Amino acid sequence: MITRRKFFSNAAVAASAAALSGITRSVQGAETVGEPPKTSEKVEGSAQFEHKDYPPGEPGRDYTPVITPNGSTLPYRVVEGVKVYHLIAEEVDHEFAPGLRAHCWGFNGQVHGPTIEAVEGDRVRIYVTNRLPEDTSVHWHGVIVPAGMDGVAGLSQKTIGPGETYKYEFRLRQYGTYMYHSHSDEMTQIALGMMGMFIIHPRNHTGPRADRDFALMSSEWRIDVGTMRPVPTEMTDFNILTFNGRAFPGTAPLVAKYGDRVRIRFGNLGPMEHHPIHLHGNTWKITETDGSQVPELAQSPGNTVLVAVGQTRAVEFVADNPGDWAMHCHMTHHTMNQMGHNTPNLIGVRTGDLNRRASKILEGYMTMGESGMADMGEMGMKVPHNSIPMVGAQGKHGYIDMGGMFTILKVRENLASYDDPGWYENPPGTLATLAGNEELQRDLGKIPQRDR
Ligand SMILES: [Cu+2]
Repeated sequence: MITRRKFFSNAAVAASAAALSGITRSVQGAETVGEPPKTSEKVEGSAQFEHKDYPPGEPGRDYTPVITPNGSTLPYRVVEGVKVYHLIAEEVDHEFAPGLRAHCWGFNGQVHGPTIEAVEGDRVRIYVTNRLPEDTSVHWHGVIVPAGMDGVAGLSQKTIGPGETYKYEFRLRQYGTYMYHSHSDEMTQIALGMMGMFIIHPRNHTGPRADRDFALMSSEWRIDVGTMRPVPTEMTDFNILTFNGRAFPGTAPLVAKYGDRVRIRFGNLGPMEHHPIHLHGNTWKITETDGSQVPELAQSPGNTVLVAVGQTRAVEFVADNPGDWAMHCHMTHHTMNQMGHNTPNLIGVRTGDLNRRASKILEGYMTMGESGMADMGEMGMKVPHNSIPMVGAQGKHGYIDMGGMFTILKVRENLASYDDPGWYENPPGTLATLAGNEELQRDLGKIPQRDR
């Protein structure tokens, strides 16, 4: 007699036997039943693409290391041909900019986590220790891995409990700009900072190498004035916008020598926002989308690249225009620090003696914003402890009334080192200045009234 249960299990055996001729090892350690793709169909970067084994790639010989402004690169050691890394998920007392700290969650004492850097064909083993008060897991965003290494809590693996250390191991079969992030209680853990960049260099690189290869990860946060914990439930009203966890003026400049080939790898793992990143004074080409290489003829030129949540984009250009060049998200509210939005619009309002009358009730009262809002940061008003509302920075030519997702590309001739070279010295005749009466008369035929 054959039971129903036995019938099904026998049928399964028969089915697998029939498919035996089609068994292939397409993914390390995983057997797949089915026809293997024909050689001509194997796509670089796909799960079917097989690399032969390579020895661990070495910095200098195989690649020029990536620079993570305000961050660092995760160290590794080689054990029997495998690159071994260790990430520790933990609470971090993080400084966003001088004057603002908060209790975030990150990796290895920093926000965001250190950049993981490796070479195509490397075998990597990444230990993740959880020192958070709740479960976590790490997803290798865009990296082609066996399904059980993908890091989605519950789907790919069990969660990593507080105090536990999990081991991830896979061979890198692609190259480009990728990321990693928590994939457990994502809303909370990503809002608190648990992510980083994952850069894989090509094994046999052809063409010019970048002289300066920068990685910038953007994110947004809500940190209420007077508090020290980013708000994970925020959906729309973010007030701190960051590159590599820092808001201007806390962002370190990107320094390049005249003639350097510069690559900038943008990654966005903020909770909600997309960022059109704009660079002044240069034209780049978009060379990578989500870590995939754009064929040279299709590399679109431009100076603004939209980096949506979950995306990476790499751009390249030759730094052939000396100067201090702003690079920032072009959403104006994304270049503000702790901007409050619950203020009446007073632009153009004549407030008369309101200041005098209101200050009888509120000591130190001052009406602001009648002629725009640029002055607010510059006034250097007393602000609540641990807050940077409307704060910008002093520049060479005055106050820079920007904050948030803003940094500076500094291109110089005759650089001795890549340390911050200070402000750019404008060559004679290349700086916008107050127009003189003589030239106004000559060119405009009149002298516009100064009525302010
Ligand atoms: Cu933005």
